[in-house]
Amino acid sequence: MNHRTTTDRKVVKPTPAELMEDTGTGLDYGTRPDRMVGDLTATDRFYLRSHAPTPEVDAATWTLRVEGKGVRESISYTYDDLWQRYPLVSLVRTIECAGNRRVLFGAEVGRTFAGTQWGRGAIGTAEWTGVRLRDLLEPAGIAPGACEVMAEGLDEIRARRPMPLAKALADDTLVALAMNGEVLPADHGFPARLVVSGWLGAASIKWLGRIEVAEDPIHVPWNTEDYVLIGPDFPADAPARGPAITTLPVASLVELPWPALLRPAPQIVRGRAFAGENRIAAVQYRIDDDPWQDALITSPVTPGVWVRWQFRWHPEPGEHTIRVRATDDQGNTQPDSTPWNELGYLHQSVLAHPVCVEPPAATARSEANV
Ligand SMILES: Nc1nc2c(c(=O)[nH]1)N[C@H]1C(S)=C(S)[C@@H](COP(=O)(O)O)O[C@H]1N2
Ligand SMILES: [Mo]
Repeated sequence: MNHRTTTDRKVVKPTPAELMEDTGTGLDYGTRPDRMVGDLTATDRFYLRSHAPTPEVDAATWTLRVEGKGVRESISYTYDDLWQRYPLVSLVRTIECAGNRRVLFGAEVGRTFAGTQWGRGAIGTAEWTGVRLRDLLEPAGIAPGACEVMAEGLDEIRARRPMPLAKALADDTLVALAMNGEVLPADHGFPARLVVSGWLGAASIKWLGRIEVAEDPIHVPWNTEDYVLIGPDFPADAPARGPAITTLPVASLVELPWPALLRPAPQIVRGRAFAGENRIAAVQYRIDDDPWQDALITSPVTPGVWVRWQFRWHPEPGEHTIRVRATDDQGNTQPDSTPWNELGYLHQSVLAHPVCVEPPAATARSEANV
């Protein structure tokens, strides 16, 4: 396998500033919240999070190997095998980075966390088409003692992240070959990536090369020192520095720039809310010190998929704050502050979204013209 060397760019797709927020690493770009259009995030603006440059993988020679003590025999699948020999499933699922909103977490606690400086855009939703991971594990013969499944990527860092066997066998754990009706783009994991519904993005390994089924817990950097919660609220569990992140907590975003500049006219404010493996049950909003009110949820409610919500507002000129708090079907509501953890993960606090509403300049001018 080759790495692209003809250009200095580490990613392949264009990442124009009108669609994406550049975090400065050359690898990681967030979706601009004011450029989220439909229920799905178009591939041209779907956020990118890669720890190493996008590898160039030749599908003609690529194989996906299932191996390890937890299977009776190793099996290798070719790209054509995946397309032709197993049922293809299409699922809409949201992927969110555990570090999403890290900059806002830093502002909340008055420090800068190390790690990718994400605003609100490390989240996206696509229709993923591929083969259930279960359908590729079962032919290898899952051993009675199998307990963990770990995918490994073909990028320079060999990204690896284990999950329990039950999650690997779930109906909506996919080996995706396509995204939004097109063959998986290079940056999003061509030729095949995992989609682990409701879990932190890091579990959805891109550029899949190998899947290990194990009879004992597997310890790798991504579940011992990275993508773990480290801090006083989170006891270490050696060799892990803290609990490994799995499902994501309830959080929401407003589809406006930060800060937002609005006109003093009746309008609809829109946003998204996501609760990992849970369903969103309610979304409420609050303008300044007014009472909380219910927003209208306008898209289907499915575990592992964000919902869209909206409310009508006729703002007065001046400075305002929009707060949104989502609640999931387990009764979890966004808190006012997020438990501190060293790497700045899982920020879910209610955000005070700053809005400036212009004076009614256009109206004043037309009146003056009468
Ligand atoms: N092989 C590999 N898979 C990976 C990563 C990576 O760096 N290498 N990044 C992970 C992280 S942290 C996230 S949030 C998602 C991002 O997926 P996307 O770039 O398609 O949005 O991919 C995950 N899969
Ligand atoms: Mo991530």
